[in-house]
Amino acid sequence: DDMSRINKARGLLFGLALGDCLGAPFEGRREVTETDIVTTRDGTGQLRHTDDTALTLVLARHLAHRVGDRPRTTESLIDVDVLAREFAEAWRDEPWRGYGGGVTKSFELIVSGEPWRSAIRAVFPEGSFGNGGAMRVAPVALVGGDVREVTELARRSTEVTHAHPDALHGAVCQAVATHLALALPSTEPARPKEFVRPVRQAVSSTSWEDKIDHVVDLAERNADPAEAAAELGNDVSATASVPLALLAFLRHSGDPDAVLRFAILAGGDTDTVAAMAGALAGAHSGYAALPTHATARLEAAKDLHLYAEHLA
Ligand code: 8NA
Ligand code: MG
Ligand code: MG
Ligand code: MG
Repeated sequence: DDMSRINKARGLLFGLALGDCLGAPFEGRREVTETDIVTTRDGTGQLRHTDDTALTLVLARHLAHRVGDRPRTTESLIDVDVLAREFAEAWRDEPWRGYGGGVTKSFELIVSGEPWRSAIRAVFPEGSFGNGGAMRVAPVALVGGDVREVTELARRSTEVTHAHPDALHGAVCQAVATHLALALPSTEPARPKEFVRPVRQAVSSTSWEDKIDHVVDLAERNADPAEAAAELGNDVSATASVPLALLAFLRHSGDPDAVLRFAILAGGDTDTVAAMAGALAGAHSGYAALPTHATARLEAAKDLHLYAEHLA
């Protein structure tokens, strides 16, 4: 019903921001303890977000402005030329949010007037394989009506900064998983093998299919965060972060706090892995299942509520 739809839309956006904020202090660290995380979660100050949430808000706003347009197509929902500029302007306004080196250069060029299609190949001619597309993609799951449409929206929202196939596969994987998490009743745990089947179909790459199978295997073996990081990777590439986030969700679906702790305990790109895992957990369990003491302290709480209501 409508209440659960809004609860899930809020859960998706707040779960993402919460993961980003709780993971950010530990980004790049090899070892994180449970106490480190709980101390941050249960503190009192405002929780500051990074590029992950900042660009998610840009995409959510872009979609919110277009979701009522008729006829509705993926081209009308995402205007790639406008979106590229909006991402670049968000960087220009707040360059200290912790952006990656590749996108920073691309945004600099786009702001100065260079077309995005060439700007995004200035640093990496083959395109960035970073997780920057996947980290911000979750809102498309609120708008896409089916897996095909979600897949197309994921690709369009990613390609304006990331041209490497792995960055696109990662975004598709994260977006489709988020779409499925929204559709799965919050009372039903995700069963790894069944849950990933449409995700596996949506990624058009055998190496990503293998990665997803590996995730299922680790979920069924109850792998711990250290083992998960060692097997799947935990760095800023899409290939070595999106599967880890999916595993965090599958290991603890129904318990968003445990999903976030698993993602951060795995170390590495903690803010981004926790942001992606948090979007999945929040989309599945809903806003009401997130730790309220922490969600109330999120820097962007007002905008997150606004876009959740608009996109729900
Ligand atoms: P990006 O496009 O700059 O990619 C991130 C990084 O991946 C680059 O800086 C390179 O080191 C590497 N990389 C990407 N593509 C290639 C390639 N083709 N060849 C060689 N190296 C490559 O930015 P993004 O938006 O994809 O990155 C997102 C990440 O940056 C997130 O983790 C976000 O939180 C942020 N961030 C991460 C760290 C960290 O150390 N974990 C620190 C600050 C910011
Ligand atoms: Mg970040
Ligand atoms: Mg396939
Ligand atoms: Mg990060």
